[in-house]
Amino acid sequence: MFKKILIANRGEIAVRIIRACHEMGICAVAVYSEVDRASLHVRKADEAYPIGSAAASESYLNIAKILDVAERSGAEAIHPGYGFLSENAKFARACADAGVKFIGPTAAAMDAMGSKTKARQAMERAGVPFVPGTSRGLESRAQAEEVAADIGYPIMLKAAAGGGGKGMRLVNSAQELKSAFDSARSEAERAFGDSEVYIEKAIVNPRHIEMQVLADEHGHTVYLGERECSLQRRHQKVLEEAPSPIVDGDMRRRMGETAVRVAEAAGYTNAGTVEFLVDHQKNFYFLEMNTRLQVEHPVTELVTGIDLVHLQIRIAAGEPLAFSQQDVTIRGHAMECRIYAEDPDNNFFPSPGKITLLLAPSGPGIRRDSGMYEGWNVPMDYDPLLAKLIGYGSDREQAISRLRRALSEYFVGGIKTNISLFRRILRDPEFRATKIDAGFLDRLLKQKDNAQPDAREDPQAEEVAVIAAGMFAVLGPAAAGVGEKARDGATNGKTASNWKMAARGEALR
Ligand code: MV4
Repeated sequence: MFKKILIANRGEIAVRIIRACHEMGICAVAVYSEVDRASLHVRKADEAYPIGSAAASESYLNIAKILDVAERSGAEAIHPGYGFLSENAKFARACADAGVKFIGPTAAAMDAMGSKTKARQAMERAGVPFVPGTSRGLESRAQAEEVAADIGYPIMLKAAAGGGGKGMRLVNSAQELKSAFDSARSEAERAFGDSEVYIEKAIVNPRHIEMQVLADEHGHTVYLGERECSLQRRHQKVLEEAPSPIVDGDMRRRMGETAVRVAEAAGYTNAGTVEFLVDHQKNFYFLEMNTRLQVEHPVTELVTGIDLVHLQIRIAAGEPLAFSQQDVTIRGHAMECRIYAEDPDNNFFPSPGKITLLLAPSGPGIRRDSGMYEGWNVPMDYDPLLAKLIGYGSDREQAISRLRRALSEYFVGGIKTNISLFRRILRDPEFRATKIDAGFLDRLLKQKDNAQPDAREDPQAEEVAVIAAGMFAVLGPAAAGVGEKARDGATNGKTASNWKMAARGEALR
């Protein structure tokens, strides 16, 4: 087993990996940029090395600097986390050349899955069902028109090098195709330096369901069940759950066996995820393979009892999987909320700044993977994901009620977060009835939020809100309970002193 691992990442995922290292008796080495000097991953690691300025190209994306730290620290392996260099085949190759083990798949497997058209050709050979369309880049607009007419509208134009919805266009008619073709190509060129686009038939209001796989370096591949990831906003996942409410045992086995076939066709090792689109008849189609540990891996860990990061490290160290497919069982239900530093009342605008007060939930069935602490300054230079709040229960209802309870305990002061959005989602009748597809979140956001009466409709509401905010700033969240306590004779003394404290706080301003 490795004695020392370098974590080439930051934030909650770096903390997650450091924890796994410590559980396994491995020394954890952090790297950090100038704006991350005081970040949580630096504090939790055994050693930490500065690697450059805030710009990712100068730090977390800088292959030479990271390999230099690996050499200086004596780290035998590198865990890339997600994002940054995690799916960079050049980095995996550079690690191999430097004699450092990359904790993930081989560069060749990443290459095979990096281009969507290449991946579709491989799936065609492997007999895996994929969305109807072309498996080669389009050569001209005329060819695009011909193929689209053949498949039938609506169609999707997608960038071969794509991801995150960039270079993707939904096209409803031949007229629309003309401008969509040019704009998709130039967007792909700008985003990926590669203008190759291809056509897929558009699946109307699909679900996004993905299958976790794990493969050792001795030819054993298993699947660990699916995650339902249909709740997205602008191609950013917002909430994920396992198992999917629409997948039964038979469908899970068919999707799982397909995912294993995909992984084997790519010569895949370590942890990976096979993404599927699922239509209303529950037909599933291969979409792409993610060659990394994913943000939402905890929901799979909770329902399988398997620690994915431990196993990634064991696999990279050359150990064979100690269990087989029959040993994997799904028990209970898990759901993850991605807590972002963004303002849901202002078009999800990013909200960096200092965290002045942090009240973090815990309790039965709650897991919190977080990269923040009270007093920390959230930098504006990176992805705004602050933490993940994950609820577990014996069934979906219990997971939801535990999450709702935990969300009501969660308070992050000083910056805006999307915590209130999750309170809304989790009480929504459609969500509770599992009616979640690609369009759910947009529908919810168009509705009026009934729990937040509009101040403009009630002339007194704004004044009351200002007074409440002032009290809250002085007293902290204890102020929120004042009304409750006033009705309860036993705590009246304490309530009275809270009011006194508020008055004193005001006098000191
Ligand atoms: C699609 C699609 C419909 N038809 N492909 C791909 C990237 C991912 N972020 C969303 N993608 C989609 N690809 C075809 N052929 C619809 C989406 C899609 C989506 C899918 C599932 C859940 C939410 C979604 C939100 C927007 C777009």
